[in-house]
Amino acid sequence: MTATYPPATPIWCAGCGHFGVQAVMLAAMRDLGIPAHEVMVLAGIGCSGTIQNNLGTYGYHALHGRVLPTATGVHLANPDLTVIATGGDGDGYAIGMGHLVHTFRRNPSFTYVIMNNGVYGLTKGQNSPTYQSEGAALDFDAVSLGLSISSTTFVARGFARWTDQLHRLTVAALEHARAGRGFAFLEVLSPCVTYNDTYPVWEATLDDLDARESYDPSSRAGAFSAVSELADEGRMAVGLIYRNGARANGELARPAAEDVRPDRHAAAYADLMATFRVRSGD
Ligand SMILES: Cc1ncc(C[n+]2csc(CCOP(=O)(O)OP(=O)(O)O)c2C)c(N)n1
Ligand code: SF4
Repeated sequence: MTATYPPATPIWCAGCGHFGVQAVMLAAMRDLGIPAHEVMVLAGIGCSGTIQNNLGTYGYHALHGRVLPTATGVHLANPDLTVIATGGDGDGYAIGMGHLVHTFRRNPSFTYVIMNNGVYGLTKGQNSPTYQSEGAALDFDAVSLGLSISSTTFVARGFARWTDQLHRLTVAALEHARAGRGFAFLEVLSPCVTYNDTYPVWEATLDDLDARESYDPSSRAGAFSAVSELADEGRMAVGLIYRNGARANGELARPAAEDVRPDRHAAAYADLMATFRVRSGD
């Protein structure tokens, strides 16, 4: 893989939060001793998704908004791989939103690192569903969405500038998914310095739940009330917000290996394509 596609130099603007995400992801893989050939990083479309170009792991750029069903397929085909889906808020919270809801619901054991900057960076700064013209709290909050789905097992949020905490959260997310405990959702507040520089407002208003001694991340109700109370104050929670360590990933049945062998289906696929060709020529 790396002989054919050597890791690229990031294309990001100087100061983009995505640099922090990449540095931490590499450090987490190193600290957990996961070799690159046992990892597949899938990416949505966006500046954030180009993270996959920069890594020496297996990689796949999915269609815009389709990184989660694609990652689910990879996980089903080879559960021994450490699967990491990545992308931006435009990719995951707009065109990909339906998939996010159902990935929480299905709870497959892979990690999703979503870089939230409130804009579509790659297409030059249009507002995304999490764009805030004022204040720091989000009108749409994927953390609350995840908490509202009963099969959710892991919800965390980090800030690209607070790399120590982000490193701990990334390690925890990878450990959760690798242990087969389900979908590890990690939102990273990752500012776009060119079109929506949210570093100052986030730095001033984020509230770190990891720093609260009494906070219990195993309580869904406690997580809900902490996140909602902060939102009412115009603030956002970061930290390990919710982790249900008891729940195993029982819902997704692995397909028989035969079902994912391309040679088994190649003839049927060719026949199907032939029928499309006849129709389009009518
Ligand atoms: C089907 C489709 N629609 C629209 C686009 C154009 N497009 C490319 S990237 C992108 C959004 C990028 O924003 P985000 O996911 O937030 O990532 P960022 O660039 O901010 O990291 C869009 C709409 C596309 N590539 N494909
Ligand atoms: S446009 Fe924004 S999101 Fe894209 S690389 Fe530059 S700072 Fe990062």
